[in-house]
Amino acid sequence: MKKIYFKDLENYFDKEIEISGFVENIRNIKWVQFLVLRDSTGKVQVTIEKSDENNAEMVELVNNLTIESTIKVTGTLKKNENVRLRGMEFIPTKIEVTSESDAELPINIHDKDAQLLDQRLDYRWLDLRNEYNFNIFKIQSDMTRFMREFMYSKDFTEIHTPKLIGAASESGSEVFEVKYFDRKAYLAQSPQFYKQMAIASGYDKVFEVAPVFRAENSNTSRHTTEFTGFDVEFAYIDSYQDVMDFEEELLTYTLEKLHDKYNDLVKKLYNEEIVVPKNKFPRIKLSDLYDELEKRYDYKVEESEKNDLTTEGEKLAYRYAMDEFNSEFIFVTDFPKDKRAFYHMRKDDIPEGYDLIYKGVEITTGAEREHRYDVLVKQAKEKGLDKDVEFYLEFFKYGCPPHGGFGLGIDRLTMLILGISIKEAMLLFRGPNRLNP
Ligand code: AMO
Repeated sequence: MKKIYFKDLENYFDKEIEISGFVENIRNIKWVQFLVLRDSTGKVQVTIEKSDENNAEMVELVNNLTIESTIKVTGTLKKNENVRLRGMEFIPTKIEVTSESDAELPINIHDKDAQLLDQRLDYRWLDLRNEYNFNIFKIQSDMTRFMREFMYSKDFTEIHTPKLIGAASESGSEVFEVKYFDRKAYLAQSPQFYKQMAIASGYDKVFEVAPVFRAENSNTSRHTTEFTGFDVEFAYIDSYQDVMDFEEELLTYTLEKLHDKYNDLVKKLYNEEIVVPKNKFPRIKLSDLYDELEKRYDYKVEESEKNDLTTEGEKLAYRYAMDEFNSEFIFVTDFPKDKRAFYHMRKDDIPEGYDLIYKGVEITTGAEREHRYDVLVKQAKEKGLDKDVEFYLEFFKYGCPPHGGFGLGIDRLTMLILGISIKEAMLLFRGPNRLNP
């Protein structure tokens, strides 16, 4: 059987067909029964005349039908201008229940705000039946598709690197330990080392879209213990400015495509506007940013805090970017080396890297990498990481071109585009207190 999707129903007027979907609504009145059926693409009304003797069996079935059951209906689709839902109705000759729902739903799926978000997440598969939640992942799917599309158009190779790793990577902290037969393994906190290995293998341009694990015990609106990383790495760059240029192009392309397809829906459902960047994203050094924030908004931070961007600083950086450049994005560069990973290339002792802030939240860290073996070894040692990263250092012993890249959080990007929380922006949120469903 070939399922007919409801978005295509206009092609089937006056033909006998079979349709299937969830029963979203049942109205049982004196002379007639109305059902609203829903599939992933739309809705349609099914109308059953009670007075027609041939319908007796169906009428009885509908009397006992529960909403959110799934049914298969045979019949004919008719035009009917009086029907508010699409000006059409399906006149059935046979109804079959393919899956019966319990009469009582544990959450209110039509009014998502009728309960707390965490209660909804306990029943995520029902929660997602709500139009607002459902469309988040339709949009996210296209978002990553457009991003992939861009990467392929630039001749990048998509890679898949292991998430089970033998040594705690990057910094050693924030790593989940797992039992691996008779020894320990760790869940990858980034594909960083392996995307760079691919560069050392000669692939030149690679990317990966995959899970990233962080053992961070933080309950904020932007942190999760497992998220989807969009990781990019490419060779023969002249500086980390090339990496920023590339990311800017990727995001502009993606937002343009998303705007064309979804801006109306996003306005209607999430009350947000998808803004396509018109100009280059502003770039500012961290210390200059703090000077600007103090001058403009009287934002003062302790000198000791100025070596990193505070949460409030990120928010104000957005305000500054909007006020000065009418840009939702801003690149912040020149973080001090003790706040950046050992593998960032340094020039005059300053890491050649950046954070990208979008609507006041960090969505990316990027950098030119240190590809010179001796310098890299020295920088790893400086951070006390030489033993754990020995296998990684080997990648740079036998020739590796200059390269750079970035890691972008898909969940944060979704959250910011739609103006929702990180818990809503993930199909299944993972946090310190949530491992189910
Ligand atoms: P970083 O640790 O900054 O960099 O991570 C890159 C991006 O991933 C997202 N992100 C998170 N999203 C949700 N919850 C979290 N706990 C979380 N932590 C990070 C953010 C962040 O900007 N290897 C480097 C990237 C690189 O240099 O290529 C890295 O992992 O959007």
